Amino acid sequence: MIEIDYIDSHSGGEPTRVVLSPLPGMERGTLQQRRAALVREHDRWRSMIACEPRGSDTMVGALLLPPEQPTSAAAVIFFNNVGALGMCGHGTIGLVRTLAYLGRIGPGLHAIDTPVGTVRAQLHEDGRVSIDNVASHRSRHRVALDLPGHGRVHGDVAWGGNWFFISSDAPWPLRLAHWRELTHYCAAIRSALLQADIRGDDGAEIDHIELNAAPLDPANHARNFVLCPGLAYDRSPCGTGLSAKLACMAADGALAAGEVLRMESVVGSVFEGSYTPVGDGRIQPRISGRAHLSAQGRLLIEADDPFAWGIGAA
Ligand code: PYC
Repeated sequence: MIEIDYIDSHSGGEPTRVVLSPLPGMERGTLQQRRAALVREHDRWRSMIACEPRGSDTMVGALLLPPEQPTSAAAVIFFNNVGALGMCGHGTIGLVRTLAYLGRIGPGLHAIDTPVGTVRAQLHEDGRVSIDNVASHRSRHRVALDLPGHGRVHGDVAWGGNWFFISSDAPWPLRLAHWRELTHYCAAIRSALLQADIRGDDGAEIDHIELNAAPLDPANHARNFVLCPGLAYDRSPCGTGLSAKLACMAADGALAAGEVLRMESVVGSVFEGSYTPVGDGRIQPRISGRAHLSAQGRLLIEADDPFAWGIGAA
């Protein structure tokens, strides 16, 4: 019997499963190399942890590793139901809450190594977490896409730790009642981007699609619907998506440095974002939110279980 210890939390409704046990074969290499190895050589661990029957399409796994940098508190590799992520904002908030629960960190500033760079996380006395995410930027402005059944759709391509296409062209209100239509629409945008060979600066697929609209709650400034790579929508306002949106707003002169943007998700949870310019059209985003613990346990793998490694595992 294989046993893997974990702690679950959710940040604004989006789950994070921090994996505490070491995974065989993931001990050595840079975080980038280990992220590639997770998908290439050890993918069954990813699907065992993130996919059904133990996980779900919304689950983001966070493999906790010893820090890469001497001054960091921890290192992490994020993954989901289809692969590995570069960075994950809600997941980092969940990880910080989990490290605090374990007594490994207290309120204050902590560095966390990720495959796309080291991020700083501040755990506030009241339990809120602020993340100084990786430098973010807009790569392409007002890209036009022809979408069968919807006509011409415009959006920006931006990096916030993952690649996003961000559009305000939403044919349905960004409400939970329309999650199926919004999911199909965003999936069609993603396919159209691929077909038109519109990619991130590094040639990577744009695998996160973000729609923006006016908020429902007047205390907030905007609302979003974000479709993640595994075709599940983000229940949180998506930390990397908010970072990418801040980069677009900074480029448009629509938000001043230091000004706070309150972004609500399609389920009504809120992250706050602000930025500092770092030159060359890039910004340093700061994302704040809260995570709540939801479970602690041990995943068990029985040798004769036909679905031991997750449904859909190769
Ligand atoms: O919060 O950055 C985020 C995120 C990425 C995918 C799901 N959540």
